[in-house]
Amino acid sequence: MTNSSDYTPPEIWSWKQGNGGRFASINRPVAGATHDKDLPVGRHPLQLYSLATPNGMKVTVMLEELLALGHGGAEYDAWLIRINDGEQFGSGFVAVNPNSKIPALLDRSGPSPIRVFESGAILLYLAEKFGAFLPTDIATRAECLSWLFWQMGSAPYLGGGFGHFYAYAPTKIEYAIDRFAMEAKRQLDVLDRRLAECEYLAGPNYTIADMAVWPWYGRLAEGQLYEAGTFLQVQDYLNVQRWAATIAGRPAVKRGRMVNRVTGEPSSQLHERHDAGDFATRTQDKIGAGS
Ligand SMILES: N[C@@H](CCC(=O)N[C@@H](CS)C(=O)NCC(=O)O)C(=O)O
Repeated sequence: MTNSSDYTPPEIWSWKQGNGGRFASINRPVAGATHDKDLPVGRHPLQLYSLATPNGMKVTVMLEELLALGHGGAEYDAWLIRINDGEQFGSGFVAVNPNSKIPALLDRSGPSPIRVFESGAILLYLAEKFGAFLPTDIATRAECLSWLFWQMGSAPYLGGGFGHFYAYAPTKIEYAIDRFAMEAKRQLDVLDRRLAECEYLAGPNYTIADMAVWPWYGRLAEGQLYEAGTFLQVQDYLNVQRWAATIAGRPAVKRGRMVNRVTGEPSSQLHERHDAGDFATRTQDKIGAGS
């Protein structure tokens, strides 16, 4: 690969496979399926195809929160999609999400299945379907949706920008890391100022806005994203710290963050979730490697 300082873009871009980046084996400049593969279907109304990345975690947290509230219709099967193995490019997955990214949801509770992709759209769909975690008065609802869409627009700068260049890129490019570290800190400050005004992002109550933002910025504040806690001095954002700890302590969040997780302590990994009892019996420490 050309040293970044020596690089002059050619007139026409061409794809260099295997550019050394962390995701070189799966990134492609074209969309669509690479192979035929049907998705498995379980017994519950909701079928989730995902992985416990921050975007995936949003949905499993929401589903666990809905179940904790007593919404039995939110029972779900969570199937593991190993994105590093290219499973998001199977024909069945592409039919549920033409963008080939987790999370993807299929609601089979009605006469014909409804597909939902994009984690923010999935949160909104579930909130509307069950009438939960989305304020009903127009002003608080607007605040909730504003923070939800803020997250959807902002996290690519944190993940695709800061995280990519700080942790994953094959070379450390000072310009890129500086640019995105500045933006990541600015975003933390945006949240910190908002959370100085109220307990949760939309106001006094926990909503889908918090569920969208916490897996990214809450876990960044916990020092769990990109091992960047010290670099970004996350401990200085005191309101974010308070909010992140409160959310991390919720039982549904503790469960949701385990689903489709394939890294970390074996006891924290529930590769697939098909029953509420799986948290007690099907974590990797209980069923062992290779499962
Ligand atoms: N805006 C999408 C982003 C989803 C996304 O980027 N998913 C990543 C994992 S966090 C993925 O599936 N990557 C696989 C790939 O890019 O091929 C959402 O929020 O659902």
